[in-house]
Amino acid sequence: MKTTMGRPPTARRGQLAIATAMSSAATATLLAFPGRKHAVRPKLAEALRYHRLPERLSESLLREAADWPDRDLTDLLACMLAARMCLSPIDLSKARGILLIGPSGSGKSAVAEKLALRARALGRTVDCRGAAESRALLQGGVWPEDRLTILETEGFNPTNPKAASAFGCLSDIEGVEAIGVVSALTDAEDVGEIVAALRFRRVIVTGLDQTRRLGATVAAATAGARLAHVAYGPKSEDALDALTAPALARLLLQATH
Ligand SMILES: Nc1nc2c(ncn2[C@@H]2O[C@H](COP(=O)(O)OP(=O)(O)OP(=O)(O)O)[C@@H](O)[C@H]2O)c(=O)[nH]1
Ligand SMILES: [Mg+2]
Repeated sequence: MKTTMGRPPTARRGQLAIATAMSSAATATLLAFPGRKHAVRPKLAEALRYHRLPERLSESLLREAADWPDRDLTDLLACMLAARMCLSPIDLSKARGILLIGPSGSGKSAVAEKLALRARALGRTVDCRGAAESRALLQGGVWPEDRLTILETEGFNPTNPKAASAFGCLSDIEGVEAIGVVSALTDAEDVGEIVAALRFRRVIVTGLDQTRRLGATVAAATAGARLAHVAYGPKSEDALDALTAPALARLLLQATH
């Protein structure tokens, strides 16, 4: 006679399998919930620390992340960034006057060349002026309609409050859009303060090819101005990209060392 000793009958085997699965699922849930709540925070905290984000922004992101223990971290960070930033690339087929404003050496002339190259590729006539000529043109206040005029201000020292307020007024000139240019190599707290103090409505971040740390880029994108582009490289043909919140989240969470 065939013995079934040691093996439960088929029906009982099925019940046992379900019970085992349920109990491991329950154990998994019990283990996963508190664990995941804590698992998200250290990974996010490590990434934000590595990239040197401004302290208040980091704290706010970490606080918010703690409420979403079940969400995929990249997805969650993308959503949190999307709620804080607005992507708004320059429409070079329509723009008439662009005035680039930024601290000394932030990359205004390089950005002007990049924009001019791309606008010409769209068939636009482009007039690119250096700082001295730009000042004269701004005083005249006449904007030819048939072309794109790209101007830049003189560089300034952002720690000089007078300079910041003088350049801040340029954001209000009619017919020309003032766009802030800041470097990804600048301290993140400083970048946030510059963008806010100069009341930039749009901002371009340069020098992303020169740093692995994205704190200044995140600060620029979340300080109240819309993010137009990020620049990778000094030459006019080097990339001038649009950086979306999901792409920024992925970059922030990539290997941090
Ligand atoms: N690697 C790299 N270098 C850049 C980038 N943008 C600008 N540069 C370099 O940074 C330096 C300063 O750039 P400029 O475009 O002259 O800066 P600016 O804001 O016009 O400077 P001022 O007019 O003196 O205030 C130059 O050597 C550029 O080639 C970039 O995205 N990546
Ligand atoms: Mg210049």
